[in-house]
Amino acid sequence: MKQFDPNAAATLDSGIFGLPFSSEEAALVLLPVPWEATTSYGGGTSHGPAAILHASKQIDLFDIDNGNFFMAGIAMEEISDEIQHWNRQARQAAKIIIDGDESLPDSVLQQAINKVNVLSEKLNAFAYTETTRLLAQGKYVGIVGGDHSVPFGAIQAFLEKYPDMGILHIDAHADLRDSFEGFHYSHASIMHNVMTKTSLKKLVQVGIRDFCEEEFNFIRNNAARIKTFFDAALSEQKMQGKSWGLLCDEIIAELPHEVYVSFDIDGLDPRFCPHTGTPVPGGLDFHEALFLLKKIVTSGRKIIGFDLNEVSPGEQGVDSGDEWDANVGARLLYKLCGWTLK
Ligand SMILES: [Mn+2]
Repeated sequence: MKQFDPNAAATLDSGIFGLPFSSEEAALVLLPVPWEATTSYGGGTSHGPAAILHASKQIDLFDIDNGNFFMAGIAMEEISDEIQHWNRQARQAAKIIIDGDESLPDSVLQQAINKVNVLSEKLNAFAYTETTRLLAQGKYVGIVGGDHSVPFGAIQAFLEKYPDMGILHIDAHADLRDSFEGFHYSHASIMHNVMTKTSLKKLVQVGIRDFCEEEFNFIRNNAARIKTFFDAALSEQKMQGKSWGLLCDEIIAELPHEVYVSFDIDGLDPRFCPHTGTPVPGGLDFHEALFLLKKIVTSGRKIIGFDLNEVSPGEQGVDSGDEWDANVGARLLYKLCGWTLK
């Protein structure tokens, strides 16, 4: 470890949060996944990891809840050029479908869909292999997207180590679509894939306010495995005077002992993520989200890992000149690291 003063400003050659740790030295390793193949609305989330890394260096390390927890070591892996290359290829193919040019022959469209699906499977294999490798080394692992399709392989890896874990899914969207525009692994299908292709026992959704009837029925038909706390219902209960703390207790009561957090930044009020791909009005306040994470841990449960996704600095990436989304994302990421290392 290099010379390090946690009270000083971050040095240029420092890692995530201005910390000096290598992956080997760190107890918690962040895996960046610069991927947004099937983004259908606002783009830029593939630049999320680089933007968060950049913004993370201005964070004050001392944490009111968890003190100097960072001394256990947090590091982010290199942002893979290969994934960025796959992402450009997949995005190009996906664009043919998303643009919906009806003059194109079916064979061309089908070829484009196949290409996206094949590259998505490669991406899933990458996330699975890397997460398995890090978990086997005894590391805590956090995935940094990218769009919300990125954690699928990681969740498979986590389930092999923690078969009884539940997922706390914070999001504006239910993400329960059975494929989207022919893409099997789109951001809109992540939890459908988890529910149908893994043995996950419990999915607890919070902040959901954008979903189709098919998704609503899927939730109803899988009531033993999915519990959804719709944003409107949470908001109405707060307006009637019920405290967020009591609502958190109800949410947490649905979760098993081991909790994986899948955090889509658009679960927050869009004022915290104006450049995210598909912002929706409503959502959690920043401190409501943090209090929910804190209460998971103080309830005696264990956060075993997480992903943070859909943080976007805008289409222009880190150079877009607006650091706000990445600033919020970095601070949320830091709290996720803190409660995981607790
Ligand atoms: Mn999502």
